[in-house]
Amino acid sequence: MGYAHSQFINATKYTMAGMKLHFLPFLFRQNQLHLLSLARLCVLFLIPLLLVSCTRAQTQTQQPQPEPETITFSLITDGLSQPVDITHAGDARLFIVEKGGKIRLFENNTLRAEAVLDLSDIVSTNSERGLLSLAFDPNFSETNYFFVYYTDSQGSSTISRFTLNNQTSVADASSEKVLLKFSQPFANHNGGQIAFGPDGYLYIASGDGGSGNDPLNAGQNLKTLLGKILRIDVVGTEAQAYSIPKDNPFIDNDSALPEIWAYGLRNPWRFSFDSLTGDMYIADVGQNAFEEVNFQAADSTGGENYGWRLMEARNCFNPSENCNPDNNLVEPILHYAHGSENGRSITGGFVYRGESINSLQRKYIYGDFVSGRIWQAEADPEGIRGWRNSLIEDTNYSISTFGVDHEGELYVASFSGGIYKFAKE
Ligand SMILES: [Ca+2]
Repeated sequence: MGYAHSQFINATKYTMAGMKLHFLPFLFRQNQLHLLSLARLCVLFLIPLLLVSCTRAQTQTQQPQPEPETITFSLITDGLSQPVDITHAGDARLFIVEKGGKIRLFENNTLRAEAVLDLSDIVSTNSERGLLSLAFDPNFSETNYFFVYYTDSQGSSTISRFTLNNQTSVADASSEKVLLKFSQPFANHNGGQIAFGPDGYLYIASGDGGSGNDPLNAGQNLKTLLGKILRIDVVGTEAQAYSIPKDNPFIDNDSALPEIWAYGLRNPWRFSFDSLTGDMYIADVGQNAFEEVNFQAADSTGGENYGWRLMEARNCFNPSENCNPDNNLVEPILHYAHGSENGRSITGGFVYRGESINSLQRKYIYGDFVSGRIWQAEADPEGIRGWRNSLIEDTNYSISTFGVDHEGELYVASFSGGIYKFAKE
């Protein structure tokens, strides 16, 4: 999980949000326009424009403008213990994951006291360890399977399957089938996100194994599952509890592990798929200076190198210069500098595809654990300025996760225990 890393880092000077930096070259070019050119522009465009405006003002009645929407955050329940994931099983139930090891049920506007599943006895919870993520089987209505990512008593990241009693919304801990375990050398940067892609495969964010500065160089080492996005088929074989999709990018590469889908990641704390397009958004928690969001188009065939520890966001990290000589590293679409205003630990969210808030349509929503800020971002439809970013709200939440319900409506969790639904006034 990303947020605890803030205790390791020093305060750095606030500069500018990533997108503002992104705009600078554009503005600079504007300032370089020659005065004569400016004058010509005025004559050619400004004066006719004024004339047209005046004419229109005389002949048209003013059209009413739609009221701008004000986004609010409606508390639906509190009293949770360190919520870190919110998801659904294709119906009105919300399932909320507590880091300490329980899955809780929110149904009919009520948080049920009885846990859906209680793994408290087998989960390590120190630092960024814990029960970190939950994903329902794409064929849940037939299988009643769900999958979790937790840290076991040995400190190993564990991906397991459980079976839900769909009548009682309770799962027996003894229904566990372990799919995959890998050791984590340190208690931080345990990754922790799992989600099914539109292709039906399970994607897993592992984290670089921890400490600071990626001492194992796990992000760039294709012989470790750490520092990666993994992709597996949860339908196993006789020999193994899961199988490798035949089109995984390194399946025929002897010097790489076949589970790897993408690499060069530090601690992806929440990736998601756009439920309409299938595009993937990977928020990666940075080291000392930047937080970032990476984009992977739905038609990607995998194998992307997102840069860590060679780069932190768009800057060289280790080595401190000439870190991308082959120009093959995939840079983030968005980044922001650490500082008291922006924050210092990103929590990735979702592309909003609900129906209740028009202004959020198509926008990627994300936040920062430390600052409580929530932003929206979208690609410039003209394709000129990259991604545009703007603040939705500066909250006082310790933003540990976002989540969506079966209607695509959006939620945010505060680590202190509250779950809030995005709404409009
Ligand atoms: Ca990166």
